[in-house]
Amino acid sequence: MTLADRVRYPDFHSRIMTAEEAAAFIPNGAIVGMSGFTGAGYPKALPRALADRAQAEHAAGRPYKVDVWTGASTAPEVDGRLAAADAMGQRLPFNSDPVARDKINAGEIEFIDMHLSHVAQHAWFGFLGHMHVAVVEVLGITEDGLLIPSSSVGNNKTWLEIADKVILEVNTKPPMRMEGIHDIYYGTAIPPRRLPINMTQADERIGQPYLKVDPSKVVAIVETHNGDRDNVFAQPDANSRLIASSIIDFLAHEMKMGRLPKEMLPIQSGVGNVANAVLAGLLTGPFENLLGFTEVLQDGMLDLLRAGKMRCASATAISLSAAAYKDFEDNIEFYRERIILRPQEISNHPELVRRLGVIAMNSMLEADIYGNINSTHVMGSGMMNGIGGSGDFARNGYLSFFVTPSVAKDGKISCIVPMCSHVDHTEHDTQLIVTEQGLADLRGLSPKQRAQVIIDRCAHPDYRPLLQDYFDRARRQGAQHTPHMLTEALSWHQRALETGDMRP
Ligand code: 0RQ
Repeated sequence: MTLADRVRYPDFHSRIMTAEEAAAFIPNGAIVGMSGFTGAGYPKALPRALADRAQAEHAAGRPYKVDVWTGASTAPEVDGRLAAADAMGQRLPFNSDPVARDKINAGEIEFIDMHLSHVAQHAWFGFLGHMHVAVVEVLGITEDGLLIPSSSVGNNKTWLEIADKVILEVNTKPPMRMEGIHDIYYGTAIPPRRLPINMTQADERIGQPYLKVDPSKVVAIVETHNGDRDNVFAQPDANSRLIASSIIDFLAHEMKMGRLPKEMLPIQSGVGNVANAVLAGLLTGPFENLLGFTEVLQDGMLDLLRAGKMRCASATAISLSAAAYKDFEDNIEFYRERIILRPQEISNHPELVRRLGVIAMNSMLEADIYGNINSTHVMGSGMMNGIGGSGDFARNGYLSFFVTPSVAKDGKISCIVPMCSHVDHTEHDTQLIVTEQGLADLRGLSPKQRAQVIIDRCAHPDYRPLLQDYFDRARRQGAQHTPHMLTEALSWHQRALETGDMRP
């Protein structure tokens, strides 16, 4: 299918141009809103042209940097390429690219780590600045000038609304048969004119399949013909399988006890290998007729849909390995009936997460003995990826799991520590902590009770006596509500920074 077949709105034909020509619309210092969420639906040609332009400007002794806002992570062609060309000033709200991460940690990129559900509304409130250009990948443009979104929706609706100018990348590679999979909700407003979002089931459609754009803002249409990043996952290792089976046993027990409804509740799953292992565990587990209400649809959820274990998955992005993507494309009619892609302000909306009773499962770097969670900062200072959507789901979920192997770096780092070196999710948002050692159910427990359960159930045996000793001494030093010895608590991280090993 050619570009002309995909761009069915005649007025736009005269605006078709190369990525290099389109990059000329983006001046130094511009705020650029790009499509893209977890390696899906990001623009493929414009970022390359922008990076080339930055390099040429720098070679001529002129400054050139833009601020880049997206849905979530993109791919090496976007974050990697722009960071390597020193073309990014500010970046929000999430990044997992290693080149950009190094520049963020070196202070060369100003990174703003945000809850993903906050981004669109903070942009609307004017908290973040004024967006100059939106660069959005689409699959095609209808006769009426409506846009057919691609493999992610992310913040595209908002970027198209608030940007002064719009550049559309029409990707001719993904199949047009995806048309109809998206559900774009146009009912959001800013306070005090907000109305309830009328969704009571995870598989309900509440919007329309197309994105809208004011045609007069569209300055360029650029053709691309490239697939998304290959989101490869390792086969679940022994630790991931142990974590997955603890969660599934726990859910089955909760159902037996009547604390979880028989028909189960919608599932949110973070990204990564542990998350995929939990989904793989559900494939052989006792639950049927599942629903997904999540942000990223990974291979594991596609497997559940194909096997008939899950009846519908709602997300904002399809982020698959190349093999799973082929299956998606080959069976698109089947999946289109069972997948709904929404704007991330809806897929991650606290109102909906709470109403639907979503079961939230997210990975973390470390937890402390009282249940505070660090998802983002290695040793308290180095940014890893960002909080992403974990907080949207953790605080508002019916159940909130945080998972990690009990140790990292060949056992030199304990992921259970006396005090988190950085806190993303507080003790109030954490209900269940799971490592390969076991599951700590923190519901209804006071801080001291939580500490004992976390040490007993989740800490690695190499670190359990150290944590117990810390907790016992902290308790003896004073009968406080949450006993700590502050200098000693953080000496664990200081030791790891100095010697690479947390053990004394
Ligand atoms: O580093 O690869 O150099 O060895 O951290 O750790 O165990 O491979 O886990 O890939 O699932 O990532 C929290 C980062 C986990 C991720 C985090 C080191 C470890 C390894 C990765 P190496 P693993 P994962 C939905 C929800 C926040 C966003 C979120 C994340 C590397 O899940 O970014 O939840 N979450 N979003 O060795 C030092 C520790 C460590 C440690 C692990 N305690 N100290 N290093 N590592 N624990 C998705 C979206 O929002 C889009």
